[in-house]
Amino acid sequence: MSSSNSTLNRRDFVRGAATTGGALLAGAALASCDTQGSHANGHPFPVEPDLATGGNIPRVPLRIPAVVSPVGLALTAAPGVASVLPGKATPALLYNGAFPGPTLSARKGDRVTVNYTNGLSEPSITHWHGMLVDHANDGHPRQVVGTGGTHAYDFTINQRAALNWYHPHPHMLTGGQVYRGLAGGFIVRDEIDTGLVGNALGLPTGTHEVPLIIRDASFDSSGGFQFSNKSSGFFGNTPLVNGTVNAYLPVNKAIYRFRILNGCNARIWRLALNTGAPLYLIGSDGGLLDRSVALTEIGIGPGERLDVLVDFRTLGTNATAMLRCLDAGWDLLQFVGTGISVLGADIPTSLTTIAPLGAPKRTRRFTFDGMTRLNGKVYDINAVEFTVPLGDVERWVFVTNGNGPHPVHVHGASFQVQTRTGGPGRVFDWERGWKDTVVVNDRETVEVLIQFVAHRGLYVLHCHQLGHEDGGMMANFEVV
Ligand SMILES: [Cu+2]
Repeated sequence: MSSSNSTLNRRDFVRGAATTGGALLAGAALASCDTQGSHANGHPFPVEPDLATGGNIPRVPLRIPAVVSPVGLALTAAPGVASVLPGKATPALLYNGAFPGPTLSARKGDRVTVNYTNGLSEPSITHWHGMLVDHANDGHPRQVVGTGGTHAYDFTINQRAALNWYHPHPHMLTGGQVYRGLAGGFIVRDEIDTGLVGNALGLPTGTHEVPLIIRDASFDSSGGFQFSNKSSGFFGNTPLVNGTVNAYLPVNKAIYRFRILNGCNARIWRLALNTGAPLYLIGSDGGLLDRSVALTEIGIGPGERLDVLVDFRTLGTNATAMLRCLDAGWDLLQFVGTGISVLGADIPTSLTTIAPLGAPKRTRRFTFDGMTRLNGKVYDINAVEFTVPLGDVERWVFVTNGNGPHPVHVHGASFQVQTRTGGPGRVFDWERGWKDTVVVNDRETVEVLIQFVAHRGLYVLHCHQLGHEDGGMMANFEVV
């Protein structure tokens, strides 16, 4: 087992007062949870009072979204009511009435058929973030349907096992719809990661494999969401895990697998255990890494995913451990030992093989400018800004010109991060493997290699800070 720790550069990761303590923190404690100091450039984080809770909410069991098959699924996005705060009803936008939406689970080779209905009062469409699908199934902003409109998705899964996710993708409206509840996990399994006991890697499964959608939100005194879709990014004052405020999870004496998604509009998490015990990173956006790595802290930006093992085999009855965000000083999820010993495989070291992409045929440079522009242009839904030959390996260079961090997301392909210059000056362990989203901080240049191998057609490249995305930091391109 590798035990290399990642001690991040605190100059780059800490701004303002990261405080310790309570389950919910208010006001000045919430100054920051991103990975760099860019907001010193005139866009300070909001400091908002924690109106809803007063910091005194008792711990409640972690909500685990229902698992459903996307084969023959009717999926409706519609207004509803979420139960988030004790004794209060939160008006929300929900997939099939659930907050967050149900976890879709399918195997490589499955033919996904989803009949989507837009029950919202505004246009929407659903994008399968991380799924390698053709244009007709991608949920491109051109494919929005109005109130009562439908879209029939039909595609066959042909990609590695991974945690992907689904959320709306209408131009200029994504931030509000995602924030008010429209998001869910989409787990793809394959012959390497079967999710079955006895599989070659022995990865935890069943109740020992837990999806964690971690996001922030703010509430008014009656429990309603507070939101403003500002380009500088919306930062809530309360962390939610699977839609649960102040959650705990009973854990056996066993190894657990956590499938983690950052579902925030803008906030970057820096995850750690309060015990100092390691998080064993085994995967990133596009599935398993080549080998596991033990880390004491892991960063994750909006839209990114992590696959992490935690060893609770020595956690005694009623003993606790806490998953925290080091930058916000927030407690996110408490683990409480049941004392029940469950036999299982050890933490695997070698996981899978990832073939590095070869020499690029050409280089493209993308600048993420201000809060609304990509290569100097606000998104034009009708334009095609560039074309990419199917099968060619290309080097894409992402550059910021302020107002970062920009979590850069590409539809239609996965990429491999090569270099990060400026800022922390390194590619982190959680940025290895196959990625579809990478955080680019101010004064940084991030180079990736990318190859479109699955489908020709129209896709988008955009910033996944949803205020930036809705402001127009997005571009159409066509794979030809
Ligand atoms: Cu951005």
